[in-house]
Amino acid sequence: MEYIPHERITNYQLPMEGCVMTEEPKPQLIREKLDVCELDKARMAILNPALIEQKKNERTIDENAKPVLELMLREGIETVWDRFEMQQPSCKYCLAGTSCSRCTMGPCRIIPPNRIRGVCGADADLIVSRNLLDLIATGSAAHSDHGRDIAETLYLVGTGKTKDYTISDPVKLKRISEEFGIKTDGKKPEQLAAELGGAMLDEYGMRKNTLQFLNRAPKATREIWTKLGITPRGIDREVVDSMHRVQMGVGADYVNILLQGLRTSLSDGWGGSMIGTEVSDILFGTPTIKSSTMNLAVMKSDHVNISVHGHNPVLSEVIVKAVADPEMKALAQKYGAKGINLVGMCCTGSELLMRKGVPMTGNHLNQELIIATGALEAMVVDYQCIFPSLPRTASCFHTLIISTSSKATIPGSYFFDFHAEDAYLTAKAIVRMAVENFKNRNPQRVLIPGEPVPVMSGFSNEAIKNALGGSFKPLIDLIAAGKIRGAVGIVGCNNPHIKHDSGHIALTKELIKKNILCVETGCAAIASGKAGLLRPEAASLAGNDLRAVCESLKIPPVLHMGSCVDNSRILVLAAELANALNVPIHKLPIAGAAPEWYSQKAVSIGAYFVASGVYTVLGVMPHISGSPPVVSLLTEGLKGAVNASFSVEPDPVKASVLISDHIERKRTELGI
Ligand code: XCC
Ligand code: SF4
Repeated sequence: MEYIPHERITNYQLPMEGCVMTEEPKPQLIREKLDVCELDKARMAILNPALIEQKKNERTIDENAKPVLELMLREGIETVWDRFEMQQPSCKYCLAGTSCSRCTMGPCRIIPPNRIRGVCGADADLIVSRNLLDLIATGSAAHSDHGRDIAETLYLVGTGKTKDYTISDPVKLKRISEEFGIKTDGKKPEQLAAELGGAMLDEYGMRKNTLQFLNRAPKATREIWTKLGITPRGIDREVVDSMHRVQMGVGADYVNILLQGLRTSLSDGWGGSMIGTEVSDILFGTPTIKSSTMNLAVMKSDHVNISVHGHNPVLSEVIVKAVADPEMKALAQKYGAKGINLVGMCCTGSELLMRKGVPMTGNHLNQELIIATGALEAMVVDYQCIFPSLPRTASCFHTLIISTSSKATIPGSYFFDFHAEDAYLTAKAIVRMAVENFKNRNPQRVLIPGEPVPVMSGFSNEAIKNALGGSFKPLIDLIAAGKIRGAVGIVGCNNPHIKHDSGHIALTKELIKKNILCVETGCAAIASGKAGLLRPEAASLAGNDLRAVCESLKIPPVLHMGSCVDNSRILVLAAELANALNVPIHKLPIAGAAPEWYSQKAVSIGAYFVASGVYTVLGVMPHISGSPPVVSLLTEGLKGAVNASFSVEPDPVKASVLISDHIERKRTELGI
């Protein structure tokens, strides 16, 4: 049976069916070019210098961001923080999770003592749990659909439908093919790619009724899932099942709904995200330890600057190739630039940093600021975490917002219908457009503050093992000997509820002081990079034992393990440590933390950490406080089911105490 990949959406159709693109495509302007800057400024410009100074310092701890933020405040260019202020005070029912607008008998709010049921009869517990399941399913869908795009690319490479990608890690391709039960003897990488790509796409359906990568988890952990009935059956299936349960008149029992949340999250962590990570490694290379730089100052005033923002490396990897194309370099010089400077942002940036050492501008709350440096020719985006307002920000500068996913067309952006089949031609067209925009830059408006910070990145599990001499045994020995007390995965976003980066940095510093190794992904890892914690020199901030370990291995005390789908690397690390010790994951001296999370994806990540047996501390309260039974199930009840639970603790120092107490308890239980 032939797998038919994605269909182009018709209104943006480029080549005819069966035609191969031979010319660079032209972009389509989505709706109209925005010219809103002066209007926005007139609305925003109300601030006096003292207030600007105060706001700048209240909003971020990123020193390179502050001067740019100041400029935006002074000129009245709207940012996420302004919109956050305008949204206050929040609706207290939404905050508590007790509002529902799922159907037109409502909308409904729970207002005790009298309004305690929605029109359909749903009580607070049901409304809160349904809302939470909706978040988990959304997050799981986002990660997993990204994973599907990567698996599909592998399939297209294998079947020869795209020539624009190669197999960068054939060893890993073979290893994972074998894991999937595919016979590898005598088969070419292309054939394996087609077979493995096809087998992975089958993980999304439901005929198999299980997921291959679940077998990586320790047997005792899998038995817990079986007993609870939360072993995922298929990636798409769990999302659809969840959507079914939140339909009015289906799910009525909050416990049942939350268990489905755990199952759906497991299909993300051990399914869609893990496929995303592993196949990205196969296609683009398994990360190895490398050096690069981070913060807004990686922008270059004499170069064409192009940033890639979003999540999916299928696009950004070919952009890397296109900027190195001699034709593009020559074009840049023709326009008077010294060259083309490709920089990353958010998770797409982490993908490129991990594999290619591409410099990183920043994390989630840096995305508008990079435009305001005045030196960005194009912001090329794929999907997820991209502010829909970026074209408004860009209308105050010469920056072009270039969208590339038919799932994420943005009004005011230039859209290229990007597909793996004609990836390189599209990438070249994008880079050309950026380079030609260099002439529109106003050098008087360029503001690139400070100096970039060096970072060490690329800590895939393979790279960590390599650094340890070939296995995790030395790490286990160090943990057993107490030199490293345990490990914490610090993950997740920025959120204007919390001063930009402050939660990540305070928690990370506290934990390394306590000799706890931090492994980080996503915007958390980027925060650490900007703050200098991803340098080997940061070992001096760690406790004496961890410091000695890091110094002897010449590694930082905080390891950058990748993007958010790469949280699957943390699951694999936990599974390998647990398997080596022959214990379930929940017995390990490890924990998770998401100090500044905002996204539905982060809810799914937190849920699969906990469902896998990893105690997880959130820095931002989810919208569940309106149901004490739901709160109690998530913070206490789950211990009886999956031997792990959530805590919520906005104070990073207190969170570090919760985590280190947990780790010490686990050590005692293990007898180490
Ligand atoms: Fe998005 Fe992945 Fe969150 Fe950052 S950490 S704000 S989800 S970019 Ni993933
Ligand atoms: Fe109200 Fe129930 Fe409809 Fe939600 S599903 S809006 S609680 S009637």
